[in-house]
Amino acid sequence: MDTTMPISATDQAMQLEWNYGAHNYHPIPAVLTRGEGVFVWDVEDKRYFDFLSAYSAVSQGHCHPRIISAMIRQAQRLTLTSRAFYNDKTGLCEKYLCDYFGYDKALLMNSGAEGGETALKLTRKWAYKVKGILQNEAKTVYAAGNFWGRTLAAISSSTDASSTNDFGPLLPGYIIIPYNDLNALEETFKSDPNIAGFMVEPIQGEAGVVVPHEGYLRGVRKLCTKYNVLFIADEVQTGIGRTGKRVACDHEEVKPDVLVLGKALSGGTMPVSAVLTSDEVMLTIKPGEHGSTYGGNPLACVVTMEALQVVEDEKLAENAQAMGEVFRARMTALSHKTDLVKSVRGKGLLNAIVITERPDLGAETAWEICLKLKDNGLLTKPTHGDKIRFAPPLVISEDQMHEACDIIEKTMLAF
Ligand code: IF1
Repeated sequence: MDTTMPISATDQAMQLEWNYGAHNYHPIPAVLTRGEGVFVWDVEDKRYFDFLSAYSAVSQGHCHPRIISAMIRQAQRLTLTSRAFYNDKTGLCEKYLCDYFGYDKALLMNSGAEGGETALKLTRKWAYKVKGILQNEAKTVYAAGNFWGRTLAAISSSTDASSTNDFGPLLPGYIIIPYNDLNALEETFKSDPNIAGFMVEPIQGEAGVVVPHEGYLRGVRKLCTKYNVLFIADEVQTGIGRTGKRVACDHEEVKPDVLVLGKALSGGTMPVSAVLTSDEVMLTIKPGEHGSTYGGNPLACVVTMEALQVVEDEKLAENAQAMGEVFRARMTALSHKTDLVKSVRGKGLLNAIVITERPDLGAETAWEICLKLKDNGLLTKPTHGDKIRFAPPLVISEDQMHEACDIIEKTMLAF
């Protein structure tokens, strides 16, 4: 490197991360410094469409004024007390969540993985205290291709070697079955009376936006009821308007026994997750048996209530439904103009295109396309090889959607 040339702000920032940070990511080389609505700007003041939304955490748009104002007000009043004492926001938020999603009780945590862990611990408690399974015999079922975080309990259900390699020994008591396969689910339930729960994403995000067949969720609901197994919906990524409904299970009008939420719950401001369920399940955990320092803190509670109210007031689920149709129509039309775009799939504004890998580029094809999209002013990232995820904030307007699709089209046709 020419040491006389001043290095750019972009290179400086990337070098700092390389020199002082863990190498647990391989980011697209854009150094962001500001966000507003569907846009982010890098340190060279270049504007991008954000078509990843921090993996569906910034659904309300970057720095939504109402959410930020609520956050500032509460941050200047009371941020954290721990749950050793009560405060005047946690109960309000718990009630708000129960009314909004239709459950008896809520348990607030921080990351989505903690939400999944909480759901798993509740399921085990329920197994022993209610279903009557023998101690340490409870099993939980997961679908191949699932992703619910990076903790040891989460990776123990992973079928992706890059998530599990060299992290063993993994948690016992797990059964993995194929996704979107009701026969496999029923055979598994029949084969083992110690099954207490089935945790599943209504659409598998990390696996490449895999949408199950119409009726899958209704089938899961029916089988879980028939075999007295808790239907645990991991809606951390698909929830809160992302797929065009309040939660993705609403597409088939099924109600899971346990609902896990995260990401957009706080409008992309801070980590907030929540597990919602019935009294029968929730009250199996007694005082002192589960919790977290920051879980349900007053700041998180105020932000969460405002973030959800914004989804309602601005009809973001409806907009996601409509703009998703615009996006998929544009991408389907594009697939007739270039064989690079094999197909498009998704619901609402959780979509992915499957690309045809170039012989010379192979698995790098999607990465190279994302680099060109970045150069043309749109940010996203590949997921699982030959899929590129497109998930803008739900506030996107039709004009913005067409402008973004123009960028995608221009990039694909020039590739
Ligand atoms: C990263 C993936 C997506 C999730 C579902 C629980 C969690 C996630 C369905 C855990 C988190 C994030 C993690 C994030 C990238 C992103 C991701 F690529 F890693 F797999 F979205 F697909 N359930 N997904 O998608 O929530 O603990 O992260 O708050 O950088 O690891 P978390």
